[in-house]
Amino acid sequence: MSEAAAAAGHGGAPRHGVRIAVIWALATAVVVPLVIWVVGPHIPPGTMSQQTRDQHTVNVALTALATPVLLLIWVYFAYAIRNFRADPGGAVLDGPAITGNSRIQTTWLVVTAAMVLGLAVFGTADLFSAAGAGGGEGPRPVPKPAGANTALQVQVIGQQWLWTFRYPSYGGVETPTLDLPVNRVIEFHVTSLDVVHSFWAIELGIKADAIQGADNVAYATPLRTGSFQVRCDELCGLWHGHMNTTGQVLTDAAFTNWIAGQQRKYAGVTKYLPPYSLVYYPQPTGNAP
Ligand SMILES: [Cu+2]
Repeated sequence: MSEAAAAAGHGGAPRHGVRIAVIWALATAVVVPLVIWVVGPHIPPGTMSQQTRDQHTVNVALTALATPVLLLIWVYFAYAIRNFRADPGGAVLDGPAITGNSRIQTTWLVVTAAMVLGLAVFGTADLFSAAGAGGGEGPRPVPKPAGANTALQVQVIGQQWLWTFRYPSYGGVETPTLDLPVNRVIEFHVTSLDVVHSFWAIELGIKADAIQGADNVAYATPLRTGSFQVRCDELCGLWHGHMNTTGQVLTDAAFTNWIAGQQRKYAGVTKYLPPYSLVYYPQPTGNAP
């Protein structure tokens, strides 16, 4: 008696569905923990800020959830290649036409609907709990992180093809480098002087469009010191690819020192800059004129 006959169901036909389900369940039980604990720590974007931490958790959750789906396809595929083939030299026969299977259809609809709707709820809740989760939220953000009242405001000014960073609470000094204090909420006001750019502070988990005439607020809370990359992520003309810089997250003392140095260095320029007004529309206070 063959292996196939041993697993035969009613009428002697092998119960392919049950076999596929068992193989799939075993594969899932082995692979999903590997995805979470072995692959998971290497999934971007790291843990430099609260935002990247949240994004990392979401990425691991989505990958873990997609794994059983992928495995089902692979297991079915391999099973079909191995078992549903014509005997060598035999005639190629087709099975009877299948016109419907309400059990499979219902299961399929219920499972996929539950996954998609569940993810929609999960994603929406996460957007709110993580204060926009690193994306630009427009001029008046609805979810704000704890500590937003005492956030350090930084206006990001995009223009073809460089970034400038303005610190309103430090006399409006503008610098070509972005340095930030650690463990403090940063409130970015992302703006543009010309075309549409996208402010992408990769390791901080921030990506927000820079649009002329719009104040796009995004929050980040750096959790450790170190450097991070800043790039433009919106094709903005000839030297778009050149529009990048490196930022630093510093200790409080080092930041205070750095910003004081910038104020001294650019004092001669800062005094000619207008008080925050229409010149850099919109204002970094979030109150567009
Ligand atoms: Cu750009």
